[in-house]
Parts: sequence; C-alpha cells; structure tokens
Amino acid sequence: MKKYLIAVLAYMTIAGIFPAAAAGANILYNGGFEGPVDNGSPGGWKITVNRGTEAEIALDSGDTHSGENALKVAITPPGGRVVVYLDEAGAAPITPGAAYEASCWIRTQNLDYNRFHEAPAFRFNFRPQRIRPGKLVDLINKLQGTSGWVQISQKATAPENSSRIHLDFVLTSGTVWIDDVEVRRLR
Ligand SMILES: [Ca+2]
Repeated sequence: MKKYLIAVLAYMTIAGIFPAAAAGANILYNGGFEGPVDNGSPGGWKITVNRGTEAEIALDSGDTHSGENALKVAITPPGGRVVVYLDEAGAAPITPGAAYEASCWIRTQNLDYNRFHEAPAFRFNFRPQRIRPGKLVDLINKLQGTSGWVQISQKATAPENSSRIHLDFVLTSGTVWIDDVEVRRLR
C-alpha cells in the first residue's frame, strides 16, 4: 500500500498537480528569523554593511512579533547604509506571470535618513528579469510617529523571465526590528 502511494505522489508531481508552491502559501524559508545562523547571517538572508557605517546587527529576543527572534539592526547617527536581503536560496521558486504579495512586520526607534538623505526602505522585485520601477515602501513615510509593530505589504506581478523573488531592506539610521517577512502568491 505504501509503495503504491509513493508512486502516485511521484506521478502527480511530474504532472504538475503539486506546483512549486501552492497559491497562498508563504514561500520564504526563514522570514521569522527563527532558523539557524549561517556565516553570521540569519539562514536565508544576507547582510551588507557599507564602509563607515556603525551598526549593531543581532537576533533580538526582547520584543518579537512572533517566535523567539526578530532581526534587529541599530545604526548609530549620523547613519550609513545596511542592506538586509533575501538569499537566492531563501525562498521557493516562483511562477512567472503570477501576482505576489510581500509583507513584513516592522518596529522602529529614532528612524532617520542617512547623511546622503537616503530613506530606509522595504523593496520588492524579481530576478533575473526585474520589474521597473521596482516596488518600494519608504519606511519614514510609512512609520514616522509610530511605535510598536506595524505590518507593511506590497504587491507585484512576476515578469515572464523571472524565476525568483528579490526582497531587501535598506536601513539608514536608527533602530529597526524586522519579523515575519512573507511572500505569498495571490489567488
Ligand atoms: Ca520571529
């Protein structure tokens, strides 16, 4: 009986009855920052810190949106540039032509522009083919005057020659906590 079941499942996968990810399912592997740390970055994510930027980057268990950890990035004034971006292996493949929604929960403290007047942002795009202009939420515009966790989401349609999500957070000055980042295919 078991053997029979496996054969049926294999056939269904080949026939495309189980697509890469079902509509509506979150395709990010570690959007909640609960997975293991890999080479100093949370699994599924990469972080770059521009030269001259003084920043503390850590998994913080103090006040998470859910689970044990949120990613904390604290940049000392007058600021600089830290980019937290989704690793190529951080999400399941996407379906070209399908619409997706990227969302995250963010908490901030003393958020500000850097010395180049660059705003902190949550950006959403695709690779290898990109959408132009890419989707972007200006975090100062969205979160100024707020405290506590706020959900941010944005939608985009994957171009025909895209195979994966590109998602990042550009951080400039002040402290940001990020948790429960998700990307879902819209039904
Ligand atoms: Ca978490």
